[in-house]
Amino acid sequence: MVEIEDYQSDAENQWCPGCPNFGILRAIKSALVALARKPEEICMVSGIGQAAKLPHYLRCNFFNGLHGRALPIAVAINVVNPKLTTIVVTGDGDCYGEGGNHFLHTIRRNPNITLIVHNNQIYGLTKGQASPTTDLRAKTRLQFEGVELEPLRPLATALLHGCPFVARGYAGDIKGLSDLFVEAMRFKGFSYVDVIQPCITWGTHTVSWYKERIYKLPPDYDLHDKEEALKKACEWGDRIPIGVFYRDDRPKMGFGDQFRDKIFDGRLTDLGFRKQQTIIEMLDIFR
Ligand SMILES: Cc1ncc(C[n+]2csc(CCOP(=O)(O)OP(=O)(O)O)c2C)c(N)n1
Ligand code: SF4
Ligand SMILES: [Mg+2]
Repeated sequence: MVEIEDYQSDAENQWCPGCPNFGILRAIKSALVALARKPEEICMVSGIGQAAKLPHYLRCNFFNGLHGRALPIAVAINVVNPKLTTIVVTGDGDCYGEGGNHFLHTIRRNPNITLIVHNNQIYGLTKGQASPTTDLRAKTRLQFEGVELEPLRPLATALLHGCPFVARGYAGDIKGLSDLFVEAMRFKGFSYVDVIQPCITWGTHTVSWYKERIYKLPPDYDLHDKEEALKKACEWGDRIPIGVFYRDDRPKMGFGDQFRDKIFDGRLTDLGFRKQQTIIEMLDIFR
């Protein structure tokens, strides 16, 4: 039996009071409880940013790497230890900007991990510069005459490149978000959830701007229809859909499945976390 308190971390929280990131943290914990995953069965991976601090606030294994580099680390973790539930937590700048190349190539590899992107359409940690998802003409502290570039449409990009699970949630809807995370973490293959997370300090839109526009995909929406998913993934402005846009239930080989056992001969995965070893001791196993 796993309870939400099991994930309680002692780290001091650095987010602004009232930041919707707290809702995402709560939704992840609820999802892990619903899946009965113990802290030692989970590995969170993040880079740099406000979003990337989330694993500090949730007790489990975690790796906090360089800006934009969470995905390749998570892929490696999944290759050597597929028994762990590996979850990447990242921001729109971290994932679509600095780490944009990794976003594309991880989609192509289809590792069995979950990607959660806190999309506040801004660089929050560095105090309000435009990110790849900031809307055209939005004014920021740096782009004070308005952003001149068309925003990236990351959900459409993911769909075009074969991502088998594409969803969007809203940080203000904790129950709905938790359900999305449960579905994403249960999915076998690369599952990607972009989360609308208004930044109440530097964001270019208010919470009510988002609330007025967000709507749930209707119950009769066909999540296996890729063309319809692409249309929905391009919808942004007066109306913003949330929910599972696309799910491909056909079995697909994941990255690592073909070579994991041949290369590692089961040894590294079998080591698990039974005892602490130095990196040199671990490398010695492969000499
Ligand atoms: C290589 C590198 N470039 C730039 C930075 C500065 N930097 C730190 S966080 C960040 C942006 C983070 O934005 P986002 O991923 O959207 O996270 P948020 O803070 O909005 O949650 C930048 C540019 C850095 N730490 N390392
Ligand atoms: S700067 Fe924005 S994203 Fe960062 S903690 Fe504050 S409200 Fe949240
Ligand atoms: Mg951001």
